[in-house]
Amino acid sequence: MSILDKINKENDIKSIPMESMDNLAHEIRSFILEKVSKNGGHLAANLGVVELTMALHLSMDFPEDKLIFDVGHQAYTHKILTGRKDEFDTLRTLDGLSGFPKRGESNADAFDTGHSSTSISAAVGMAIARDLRGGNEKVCAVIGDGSMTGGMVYEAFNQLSQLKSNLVIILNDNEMSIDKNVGGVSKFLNRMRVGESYNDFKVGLENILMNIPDVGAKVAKGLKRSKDSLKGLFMQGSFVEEMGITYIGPVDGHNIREMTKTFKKAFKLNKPILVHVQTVKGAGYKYAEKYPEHFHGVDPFSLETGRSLVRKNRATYTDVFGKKLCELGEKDERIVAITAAMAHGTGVNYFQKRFPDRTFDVGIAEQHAVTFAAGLAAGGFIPVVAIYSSFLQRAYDQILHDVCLQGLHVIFAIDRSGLVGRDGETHQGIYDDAYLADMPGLTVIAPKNASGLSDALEYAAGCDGPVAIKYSRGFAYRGLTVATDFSDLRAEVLSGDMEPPLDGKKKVAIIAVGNMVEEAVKLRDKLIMENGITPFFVSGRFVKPIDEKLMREMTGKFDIIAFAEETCEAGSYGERAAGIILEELSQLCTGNKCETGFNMDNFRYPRLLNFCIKKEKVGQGAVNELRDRLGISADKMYEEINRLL
Ligand SMILES: Cc1ncc(C[n+]2csc(CCOP(=O)(O)OP(=O)(O)O)c2C)c(N)n1
Repeated sequence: MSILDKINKENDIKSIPMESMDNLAHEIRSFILEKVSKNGGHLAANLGVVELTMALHLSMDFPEDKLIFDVGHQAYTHKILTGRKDEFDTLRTLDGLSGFPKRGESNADAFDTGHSSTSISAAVGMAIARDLRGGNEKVCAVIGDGSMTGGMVYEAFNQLSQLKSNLVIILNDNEMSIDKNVGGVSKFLNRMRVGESYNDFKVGLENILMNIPDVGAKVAKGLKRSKDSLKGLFMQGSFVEEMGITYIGPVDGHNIREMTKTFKKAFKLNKPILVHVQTVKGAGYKYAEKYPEHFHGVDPFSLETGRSLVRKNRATYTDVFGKKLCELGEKDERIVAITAAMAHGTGVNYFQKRFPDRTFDVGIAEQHAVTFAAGLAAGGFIPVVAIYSSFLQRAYDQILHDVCLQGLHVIFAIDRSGLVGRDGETHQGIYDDAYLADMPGLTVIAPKNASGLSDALEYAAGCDGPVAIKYSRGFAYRGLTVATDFSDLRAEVLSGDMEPPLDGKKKVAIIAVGNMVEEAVKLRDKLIMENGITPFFVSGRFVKPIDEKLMREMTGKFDIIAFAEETCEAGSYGERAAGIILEELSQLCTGNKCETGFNMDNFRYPRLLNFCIKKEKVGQGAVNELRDRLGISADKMYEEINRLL
């Protein structure tokens, strides 16, 4: 029987003797490696915090105590220690175990996370709730050094400085965000690591003094007393201490005994404490230790070679974007690139390599990234801000107040728009129409394929005012490769026409947006093959402005007008287009437009179908599974249209 076999529910770890803890850590690591190599998931961060999480579980009681993992991608050991190890084969699959903490999954998960830098704010809320209630549970936030670059952390510190009770922040410092951590925060943490030399210095000096006869012991005692002033010398100006938060550390994040002792002490103090723990990202797996950025989030891979088992034989939209940006940067020196700690994820790394001086990694600071871009644009540059759809949600007001209201020429490259799959509800990029649809003066383009993305970027670089281009995760569609001119701001008719059919068949229009054009090609072909109906097939292209002229022209000419977009309903193309069509219909039906030449003999009252995401939140699963479940796969859309036909 392995030691891990004895861990079946929360707090079971406390019955394991301390001498066996390193072996248990080894078993947990092997378990994580086996499961993640099979299913994919977040690896390096999880390997780094095995001992840290075990020490927290030895110092806390679950579910009474509240442990909040920032981002939450590093919570696998916590899940294993709280009775969920048998579900790990379902990790990140449809209806399976989430890759992030979920209150709905276990009452040992105190708070749902996925986006960075929220943990301290949530912890302050929980600590104050506890105090108001007269409770005594422990509250602890675990936050990485990368997540310390997010502004909310400092807003939370500002309030935390007034807290008169216990709250423990564990700063998990591995010197890495996804890529190497950047900027002033990482420099400041470097200075805090000086604490190590403070500790070494103090112990060393004490030892030397103790060996000096007569006076030595006395001086050493005095030195102990002056600990605080010495510490002040080394830690002088430490931001954390200045904020009224007691700093402890740095502590070896792979030494369970030392951490457990430190955490137990920290929980006893009646004040906010920050324990600075140093860990190695990817610890215990040589490839992940060597390439932590590559092993941050992985597809299934071979444990022996570290190589991915998913063949990447086509370029992704991210690659297409990254390469085109370099090409444009070559032609126009005003183009600069901004990433919020996601140079590789967004493809900005291509530009960064070629133009390091014109690339800015601002850390996990999406709001700042957008206003910083606005400043660059006001200063005569053309900033391209590449941020995932779900993370750009944070910068709503910055897009509105700092970019759009001022009409500044900022380009938003919105990657991971649409369903992202296994990261689940916090990461689905399905709300961007909702937050962009009413931005004043913003043009929003959803290209249909790889060349469309390149053309859209070129168009955006050459025009004036704010432009957003949204595209999905995954391989770029290579079909329908007509070079497209975006300057007309119109939708693109791909096939079919608006003429009434001679055979009296029903008339169908399909307007697909972005990556749903690829899916809708299958729908169109099925309607041709199975029903003998050739739909009027359109790529919406401009989510904003919608091609109003085309919508009005289509009105009265189709039995079914179907919109397809991987977005939530509010603000969707279909919702806004329906408004235009209904308004046009009311004109037609009251006879207003008949005078303008519309032939009412052929009038068809349309059934409007908006194939978009009608569920308020969408969990994890493969994109094709999710599309099916949401009724927006080609098959499901066909079923519905065929039923109506
Ligand atoms: C708002 C937001 N922006 C970007 C991300 C993507 N992201 C996930 S983890 C991560 C790095 C986090 O670094 P750190 O906090 O140091 O944790 P580590 O992975 O090193 O343990 C980033 C940028 C995110 N989750 N949330």
